Amino acid sequence: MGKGCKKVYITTPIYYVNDVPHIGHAYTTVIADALAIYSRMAGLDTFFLTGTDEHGQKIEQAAKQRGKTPQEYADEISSKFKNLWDYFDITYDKFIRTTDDYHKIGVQKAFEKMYEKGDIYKGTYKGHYCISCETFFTDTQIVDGELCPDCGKVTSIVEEESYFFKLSKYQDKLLQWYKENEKCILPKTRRNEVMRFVEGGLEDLSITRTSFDWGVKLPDSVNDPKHVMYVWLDALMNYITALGYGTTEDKMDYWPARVHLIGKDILRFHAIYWPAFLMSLELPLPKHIAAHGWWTRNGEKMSKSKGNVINPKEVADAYGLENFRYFMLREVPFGGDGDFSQKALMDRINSDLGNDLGNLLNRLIGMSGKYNEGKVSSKNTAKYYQAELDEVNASMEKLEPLLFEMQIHRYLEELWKPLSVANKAIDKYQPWNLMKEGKIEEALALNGLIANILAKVAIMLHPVMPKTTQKIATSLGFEINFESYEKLFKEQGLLKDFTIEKIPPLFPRIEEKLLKEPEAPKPEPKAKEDKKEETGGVITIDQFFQTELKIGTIVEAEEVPKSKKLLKLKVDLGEEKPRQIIAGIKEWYSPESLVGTQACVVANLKPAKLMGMLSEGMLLAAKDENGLSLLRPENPKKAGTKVS
Ligand code: ME8
Repeated sequence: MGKGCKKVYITTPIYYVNDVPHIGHAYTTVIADALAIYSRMAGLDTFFLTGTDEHGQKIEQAAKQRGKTPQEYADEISSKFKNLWDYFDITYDKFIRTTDDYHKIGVQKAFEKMYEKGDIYKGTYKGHYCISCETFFTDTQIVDGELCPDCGKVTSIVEEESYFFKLSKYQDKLLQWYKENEKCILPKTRRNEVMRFVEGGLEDLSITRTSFDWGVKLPDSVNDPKHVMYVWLDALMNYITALGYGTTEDKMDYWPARVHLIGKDILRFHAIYWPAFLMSLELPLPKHIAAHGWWTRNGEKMSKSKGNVINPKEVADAYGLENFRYFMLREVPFGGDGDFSQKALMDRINSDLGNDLGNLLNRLIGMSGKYNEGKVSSKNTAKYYQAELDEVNASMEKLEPLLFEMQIHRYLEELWKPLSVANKAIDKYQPWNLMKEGKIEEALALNGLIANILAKVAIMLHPVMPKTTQKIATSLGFEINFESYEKLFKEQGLLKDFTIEKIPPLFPRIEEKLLKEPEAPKPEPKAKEDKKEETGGVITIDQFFQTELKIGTIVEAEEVPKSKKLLKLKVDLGEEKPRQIIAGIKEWYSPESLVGTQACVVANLKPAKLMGMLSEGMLLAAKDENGLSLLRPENPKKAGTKVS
């Protein structure tokens, strides 16, 4: 593939400016960056877009809480994202802000086109709205009559005049697109999920709001000034307005996107709404929508209130930016969730980077210095080590498709195989003995083999660790660019003769955690068996009091339809509002017999969903062959009284 012959457009989500950037944002952006660097190195005409999503009720509220105008607030946070990406050496070509004028004009043009086409009509929206997720929900989707099924927060009821997009009209066309394009949504399991959802039926989508005004106004031609656009319509359009849609049109030849990288949380918007909007605009659809999983810390969702949010800059400062980039892409299979742990990060640095890669370069520096004044030649490498070269090339051939299908962890795994070929070859052929035996040509050819393996690996690792790999290349007498990529990777060629440049070790060993850990979360109760093994079944009083037991008054109780065992209870624990607890006690208690009685409640259990309903605690009970009894205080106690 020659230079400039193909256009590649790569995007990240545009991030909300209601909060500062964290590891999740860095993860998406680093994956996109690696793809962009790779495709530029491969000679493809690449355009990489990122930016910030600045409108909507959530931003308006966040600004208000801080006594700022939404624009002031958006300016402040947007620049934090920009600064972080500069620090992370992100090679974006454009940073879009949805408050930019060209974007607003482009969105209005798109609205106008869909409106003129008859895909937008005016009606009334009545339903639930979650401000945190900026999402509408129907009665059937909502949990417990008011909670958001995605984030669990309380939703508000909205009834307002609204324009609707005829999403239902595109249901069949969307299904056809998913069916005909096996890889349109990656990983493939996510595509199946989306298909099931769409097959369940699509309702038209409310795309304007009247109850606040921090958003893009409707086009003048529609003449309805009290409406602003729904933030997701505004936001999704960034992928084309950034290319000049509706204004200069100057970069529209990059469209359609090669890949929209996103987190799994926003798949529905990208895999359903966005292609439907594009169909309405008569534009081609993206090649891939790739959804990665969720980063957690010690198994928990990160949140500011828990104080466990990972600040990517702090990690990069402590462990090295490029080490961190490598870790994020290598550690988690794309699409799966990943837990951030410093131990895992240290292991990757010490083992993969230090032992496998860094030491190999050090050994080569040592051996070539000792045997041949630092001179390295590929002259006889194929003569003695063709089998090793074949093995290396076989791994290399697998790489490119893995990258473009977002199997980045597998890409890196495969890339490490040649390093293992090199390390094994040193152990097997023992060049120090070859030298002793006078087999000098063979020994020097082995140095050639190692140098070539390091060079090829450096080129293919370049998208993930751009500066480190350039240092390796300099030491090996070449530069990483389109030419070296073509020669050493595509054409499977070998290095020109060179004198190695000694460089200090690239990955000094890390022995202890370099960042302060957040306070350890309360441990999950362990399975009885292993607790017995560790402690003989005995726990300390502190361990016992990790469980918060309280007296609760059951204020409401009802049967859970279609469930033989479950009752849905509202239990007053003396808090702002009663908790919902789903209890498996239907066989022994009728709902009526429970209301007004008390029970002992485990109050600090992690909320869980049972049959799609949130359960925020557990009732204590004892069960024997005569049935089950709830544990209750002998005399009524104030709701919320601690049990000790
Ligand atoms: O959703 N693990 O913006 P957002 C992994 N503005 N990735 C995570 C993550 C985590 N814990 N948390 C966030 C929005 N992300 C919209 C997007 S696009 C037209 C509009 C990443 O600031 C992940 O990429 O909430 C996720 O999709 C994105 O941040 C959500 O960022």
